[in-house]
Amino acid sequence: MEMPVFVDKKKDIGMKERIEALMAEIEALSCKSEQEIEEARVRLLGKKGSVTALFEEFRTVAPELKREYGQKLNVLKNTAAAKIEALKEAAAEAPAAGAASFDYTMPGDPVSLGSRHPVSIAREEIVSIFRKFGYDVAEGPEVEDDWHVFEALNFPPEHPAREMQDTFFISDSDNPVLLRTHTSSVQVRAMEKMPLPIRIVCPGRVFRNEAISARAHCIFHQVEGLYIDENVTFADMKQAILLFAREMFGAQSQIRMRPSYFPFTEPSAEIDVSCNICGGKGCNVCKGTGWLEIMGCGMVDPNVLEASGIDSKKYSGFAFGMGVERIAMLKWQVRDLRNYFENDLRFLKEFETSL
Ligand code: 2NM
Repeated sequence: MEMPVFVDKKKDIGMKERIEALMAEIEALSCKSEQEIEEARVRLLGKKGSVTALFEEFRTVAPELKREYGQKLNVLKNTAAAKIEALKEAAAEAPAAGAASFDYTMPGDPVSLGSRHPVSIAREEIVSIFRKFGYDVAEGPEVEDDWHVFEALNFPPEHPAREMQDTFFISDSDNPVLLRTHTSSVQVRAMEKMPLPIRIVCPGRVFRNEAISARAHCIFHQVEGLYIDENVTFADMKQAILLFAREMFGAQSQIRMRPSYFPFTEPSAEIDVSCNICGGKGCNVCKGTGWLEIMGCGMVDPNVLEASGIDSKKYSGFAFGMGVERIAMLKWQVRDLRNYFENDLRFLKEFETSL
C-alpha cells in the first residue's frame, strides 16, 4: 500500500496549517483490515509518526504560540488515538471476508435419520393389535432344544420337519440343540411355567434350512398367539382372528377358513383374508381368487396341553401363527422377499415416516 503523504515539513507551510491538514486526513482515514489500521497507527503515533514529529517540533515554537499550538496538538493526538480505536472496533465487528454474503435464513442440509424396517413396522403393528385385545408378549431363546420345538408339540419322532434339510441342528444328543423353526417353543415354555389362563403373542426370528428365493428365506419372523382357559372354543378363535384381520387389513375385510393340518392343533385351519387390493373381485395380487392366505391356526391338541402339564379335560385353547414378512408383503405389495434383506435404500426409504 502506498503511504499517504501526511503533511510535509519541507513544504514550508506554517505548523498550524500542517496540524489542520493532518487533522483532516485523520478524520477521513478509512482502513478496514487490522494490518492497515496498525500501519496507520504507526505512521501517525509511532516513534517516527507524523503526530509525534509535530510534538518534537513543538519545542521550537515561539513562547507566545505555545498555548494555542499545544492545545491543537493535544486535540490532534487524541483524535488520532480515538480514530484508530474506532477503526479497530469496526474491524472486529465486521463479518469475515466472504461471510457478508451468507444467508442465515437458508434451510440447512437435510439429515437422514433412517427409518423403521418394514418387517419391524409389521411386527409391531401385529403385536400392538393383540395387546389391545388383552394379550401379553412372551419371548424366548432362538437356540432351543428338541423338546420345546418338536417333542412337546406332538411332532412324531419321524416327522419330516425334524429332518436335517429343514432344521439347523447345533448338537446331536438325546435332546438335540437346534435353531427354533417356529416360535411355538416359546409357547411351550409359557404353558410349562405360566399360571392359567394364558393369553400371549410370541414374536421372534425363526430358522429353516431352505433355499433362498422370492418367497422363502432361511431366517424369517413369526408372531404366534396362544389363548388357553376353560371353555375356549373354535368360535372364539374365529372371532379373534376376524378382529385382527380387520385391524390389520381394513374394516371391510372378510376372512374364510380352509381345513388344514398341524401336528400341534386339532382341528386346524388355514386363514384367508379378502384381498385388500381388489376387495375380493380378483386381481393380480390375489391371483384372481379374491383371497390372500395370512396364517394358520387351530385348537391346541390335548397331547400338547398334557405334555406341558395342563389338564386337557379342564382347559382348552386355540393357537395361531403367521409369517411377519408375508403379512408385510400383503399389506404393502412387496413382490420379492429378498427386498427385506438387501437393505437397498430405495426400498427402505419407501417406509420412511415423518417425525
Ligand atoms: C401355527 C398354526 C397353528 C401354534 C400352536 C402352538 C402351541 F404351542 F400352542 F401348540 N403355538 N403355535 C400354531 C398353530 C402355529 O402356525 C402356522
